[in-house]
Amino acid sequence: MAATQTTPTTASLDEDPFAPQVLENPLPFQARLRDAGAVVHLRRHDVHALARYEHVHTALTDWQAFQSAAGVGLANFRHEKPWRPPSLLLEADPPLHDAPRTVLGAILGPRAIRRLREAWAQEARQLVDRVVDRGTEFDAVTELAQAFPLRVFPDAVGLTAEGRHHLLPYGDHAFNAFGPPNALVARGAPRVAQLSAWIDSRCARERLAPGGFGAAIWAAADRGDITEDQAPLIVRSLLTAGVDTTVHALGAVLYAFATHPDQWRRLREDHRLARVAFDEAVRWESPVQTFFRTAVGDVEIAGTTIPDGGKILMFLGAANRDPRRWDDPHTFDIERDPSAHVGFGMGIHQCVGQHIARLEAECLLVALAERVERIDFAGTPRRHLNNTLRGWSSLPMRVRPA
Ligand code: Z7Z
Repeated sequence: MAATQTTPTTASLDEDPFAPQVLENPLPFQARLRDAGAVVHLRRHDVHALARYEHVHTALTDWQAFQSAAGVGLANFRHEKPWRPPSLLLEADPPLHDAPRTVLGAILGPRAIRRLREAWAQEARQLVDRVVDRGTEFDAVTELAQAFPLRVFPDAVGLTAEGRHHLLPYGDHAFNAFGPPNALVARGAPRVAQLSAWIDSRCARERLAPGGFGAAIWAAADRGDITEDQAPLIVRSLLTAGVDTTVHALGAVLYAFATHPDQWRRLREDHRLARVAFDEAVRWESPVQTFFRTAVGDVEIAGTTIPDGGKILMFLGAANRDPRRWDDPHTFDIERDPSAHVGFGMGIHQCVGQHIARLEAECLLVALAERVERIDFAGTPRRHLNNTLRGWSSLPMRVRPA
């Protein structure tokens, strides 16, 4: 790749945003990045970083200048072979992006998923009853943040029961693979072939139960809204982006409430705050921390020219805590309006599953608010490191029943 030409005024840093100590606590690095300039050249990876809200927002919404089809990871699909066939939603631009997006947008839209609410609320109550009635300490990652999505989402897709334990490791690897080929990627590599084979095999029409999202995708192919070749890849998108993301977002909101008992009291007083509390947790923790775009032609941002084909690394987590945009950005406050956060992205690629994520969160939070007066840590939380996702591997908790 040609060396990047940067204007003399462009800030430059040598740090690696994907180094373990940065992933462990990215906040100090994010602050340095925001303050270094609107555009910062990261020499390690020869990419341009955006960490201020304004510029992250611009890159997310200007899909013509900041393309996705060359990959939204560090790898540049103009020269490098992707580790799997590109996603028709994520790694595509208009016009190819549009039919898959329209089809999936309708299947996962607020109206279409209303039918799931009562059953999911019931599942959440059962799960919460179990941990509360047991009366012992428990790990909120495995027993709530993972257990709840794994209980409701694969069934909603119409996935067969066999092999569901592959979902989390597959997603974890996919999100690591957006970063550089570091130790996190190497650790996942030995299982990729097996995990991918399982995922791909689940996307076939005959493997998907009637009534689920998967069958609805295939029905769209029967109508001619998408082609038969596209259908399995769109199912794959659900299985890639639909599980780990919500697990870490639920982990984030549970951690937020365990560390903010006053906010938990507010939620207990008014359960209608559950939805906005989830979005505030997504702003505050940004379960999806970063991903990339690629410059189409020479693209100018705030006086820096990014050359055609240059990779742009967007720091959603930094934008969501940019003091230029947010009052008290580091405060978790369920009474603020977090709705402009970029934790679900922005523009034509904004998370198509966000209504599903919100519904899962609302069901779980309301079920907890009904039964739990107070949430306390019973041990030290442990981070789960991933090149893209910010989350927890363990949240030891005890709850005081209401
Ligand atoms: O379509 C897909 O397989 C897919 C994979 C990952 C879609 C979206 C994502 C993703 C979500 C990537 C958030 C980065 C951030």
